[in-house]
Amino acid sequence: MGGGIEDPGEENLSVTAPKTWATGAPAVAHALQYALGQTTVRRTALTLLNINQTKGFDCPGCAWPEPAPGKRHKNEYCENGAKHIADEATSRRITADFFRQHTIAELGAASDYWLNQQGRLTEPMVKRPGADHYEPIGWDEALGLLAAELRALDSPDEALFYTSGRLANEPAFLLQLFARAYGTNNLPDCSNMCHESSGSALNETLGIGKGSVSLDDIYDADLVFVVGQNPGTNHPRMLSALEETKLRGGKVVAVNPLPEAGLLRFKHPQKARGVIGRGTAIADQFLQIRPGGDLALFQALNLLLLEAEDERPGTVLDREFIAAHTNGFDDFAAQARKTDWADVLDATGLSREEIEEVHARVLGSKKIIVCWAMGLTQHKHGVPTIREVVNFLLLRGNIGRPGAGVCPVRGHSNVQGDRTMGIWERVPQAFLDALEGEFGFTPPTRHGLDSVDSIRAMRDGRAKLFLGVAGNFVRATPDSDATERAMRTCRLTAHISTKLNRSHAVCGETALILPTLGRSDRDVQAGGEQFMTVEDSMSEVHTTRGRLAPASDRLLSEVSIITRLAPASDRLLSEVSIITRLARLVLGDQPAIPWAEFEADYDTVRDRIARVVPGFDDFNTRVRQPGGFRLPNPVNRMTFNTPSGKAVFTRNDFTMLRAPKGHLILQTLRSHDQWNTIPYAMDDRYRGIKGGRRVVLVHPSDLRELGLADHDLVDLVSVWQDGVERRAEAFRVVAYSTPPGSAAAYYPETNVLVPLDSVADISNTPTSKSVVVRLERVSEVAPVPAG
Ligand SMILES: Nc1nc2c(c(=O)[nH]1)N[C@H]1C(S)=C(S)[C@@H](COP(=O)(O)OP(=O)(O)OC[C@H]3O[C@@H](n4cnc5c(=O)[nH]c(N)nc54)[C@H](O)[C@@H]3O)O[C@H]1N2
Ligand SMILES: Nc1nc2c(c(=O)[nH]1)N[C@H]1C(S)=C(S)[C@@H](COP(=O)(O)OP(=O)(O)OC[C@H]3O[C@@H](n4cnc5c(=O)[nH]c(N)nc54)[C@H](O)[C@@H]3O)O[C@H]1N2
Ligand SMILES: [Mo]
Repeated sequence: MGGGIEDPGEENLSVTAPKTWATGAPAVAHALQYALGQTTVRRTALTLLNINQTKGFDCPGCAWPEPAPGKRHKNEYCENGAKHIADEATSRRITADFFRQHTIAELGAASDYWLNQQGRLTEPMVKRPGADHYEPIGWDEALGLLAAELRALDSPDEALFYTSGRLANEPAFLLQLFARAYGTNNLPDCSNMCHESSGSALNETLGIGKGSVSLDDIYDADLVFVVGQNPGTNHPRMLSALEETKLRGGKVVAVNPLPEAGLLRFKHPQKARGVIGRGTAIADQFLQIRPGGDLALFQALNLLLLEAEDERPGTVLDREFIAAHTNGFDDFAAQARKTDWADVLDATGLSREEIEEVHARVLGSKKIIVCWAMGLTQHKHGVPTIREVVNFLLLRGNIGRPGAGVCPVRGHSNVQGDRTMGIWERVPQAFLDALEGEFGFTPPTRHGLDSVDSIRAMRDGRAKLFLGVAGNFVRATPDSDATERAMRTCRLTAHISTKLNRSHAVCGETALILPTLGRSDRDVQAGGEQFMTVEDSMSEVHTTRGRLAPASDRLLSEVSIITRLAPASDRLLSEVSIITRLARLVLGDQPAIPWAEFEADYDTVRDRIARVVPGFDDFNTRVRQPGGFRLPNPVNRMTFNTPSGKAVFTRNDFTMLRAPKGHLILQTLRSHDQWNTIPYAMDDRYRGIKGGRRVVLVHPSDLRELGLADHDLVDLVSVWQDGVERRAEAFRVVAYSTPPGSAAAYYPETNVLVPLDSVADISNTPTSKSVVVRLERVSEVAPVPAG
């Protein structure tokens, strides 16, 4: 395709041995290389110097917190954060011309990589019924069209308002306010596919769906578990924190099916010892667990603790804590004692000695933290697994005190904040009551649809309008073919986006692209220059302020290219402007909800947040302090907002997922060079994969058994009880150190394999880390030309 950007495709695949250490100098070089491919030296420097500084913008790369203002590094970002922000700050632009050149079908046939490389979206576009191209449309007409469609629906519940965790607090608060004033709780979000299992498990057991630890707790811990997480790629700044833990004498246990480089050794890219030295060994013990085996592992650890307490009563469990702050212990203990070692060894693939070694570390540690991410949440038994982690921590009182606690490591930079702001299809009644008290309308109380149920509703004709605020719905969700068919049944699909992605090419009868300002863009409204706020994974709320200045800024006006990069004033609206204007059009004048005032001055939004959302008192003043403020977590005051007022021990059963003979359990994960649904390059440096993404990592013994050889070309075929065959074509087999019986391949290319109905119990999260597949060899003999 045209567009001046080559699609690298899959032609140049090469595989070398995986790395055994992460970051260090090469990381900085890779980040700069990507940035300079997107924009100028000057703009790159300006962007990088403002990432994660108190007066700059929050890195959109992940939700890992920044150290306190005084302790922050001048370069408080990582390779992948730098790539991510360069991708937004790119000089490339998509104009109306581009859409004139390419039909929507052509865009639908392009790769995720190519679509993203075209640059920033610059003006609103519409696809009218029957058209095969997008064409330009003015903001007033675009929002008028969307408003008319919303008003024409038979019920507000036929509309879906999807958000991705990129959204800052202010637009998130306004979006949920708008949806509820309009009459629906249909607020599906990326969290449904991400940490929903964590939220479900933690709400039930601790009374709040968030982590309880701070960065200081991590530094202070005696033992940190890193479970189901690849921080070297997805949360690189976490490695600096773990390095600090280790320098202070703490230990780290990593649990993962893959020997991820960042778990093994870390070279700090911004410290001399990291650039030239050997770096710091991160994991003191690495457990190469079978996918889905974590529940069994924690059950075994809990059994060992109970038995140790039997042997040395009063020395192992924190009896006082258990008596004062928990309930359900006896029930839990009765079940835990039935844990069967044969089952544990089978489910985990570990040896008893390995588990006993972890147990010894646990006994030697007063302060323990468990960190986890998608390796736990995206399994059928993700919720019980996380509940079992809570059991483990409760046994020795590792909740609510310094250096100890739960640490679900969030992905999107404001995914946690969006939930706090009410982006939740099942928000508690207290939140709805507060909205009613503040704005004088009665919000709907019926729960809304989450992401998976939204797809079902479109498929079944119960939802007819989809508005996506950030994100890439059709690539993030499971069962790509079925999901795309469902999206195409809508009367209207609309996306508020910074960059082009596949969701724009999967259109309802009418489709809209509504381009918006990004994190790095300066945002000037009638009330002057604005900032927004975000909440990180450790509940720190702080400002984010776009710094890429318009032409008047002296520093930038010297270089003409930079002026072009500044937000194109009348063409780009902020998310707040789009939402407030739309609300006015749909809901008319509502004296109790001053939408125009909200658009002009985001302080007025924060004043309302302060009155509706607990913990945000005096929001405007406190968030202006350098570094902002931390939301209180009741758990750290030994307050548990559960029905009993105590932390809850749970009993957790599960059946281990088994692949039938000739099949493997596939996990779908991220490469080092992608950001969720968007590949930035075709490489996965730490795993030794270069120049291609259609690879499937398989253990050599499985290759032998399946009669396959390294580098064979295969289709991945998933099998599910609905009898539908789901196929992802043309993957190269790569022999890799993954537990026998399991395999790994990248998301989103493999989402087509995840059945819509294959979801986690309770949280309804797609089981993206356990899909049963078979590998079908594809013949590579070139077809003989006819004639
Ligand atoms: N550069 C970059 N940064 C990102 C993102 C990105 O795409 N790129 N995405 C962001 C987002 S939204 C999120 S949610 C996070 C995701 O961060 P991660 O959760 O680290 O992301 P995944 O690549 O899905 O990696 C899952 C890890 O879990 C392991 N795993 C799989 N199954 C199991 C299991 O059964 N048990 C155990 N113990 N481990 C298992 C895998 O081998 C892999 O190491 O990263 C965020 N940060
Ligand atoms: N198979 C499989 N599927 C998965 C996962 C998995 O591990 N395996 N992981 C799941 C997880 S953890 C998540 S979080 C989801 C991610 O799902 P999403 O959050 O929906 O996807 P992203 O790729 O983050 O969205 C990228 C798009 O967001 C838009 N964007 C970026 N910045 C901004 C901004 O500032 N404002 C606006 N308005 N738009 C912006 C751009 O247009 C860009 O193309 O995917 C899930 N899907
Ligand atoms: Mo995520």
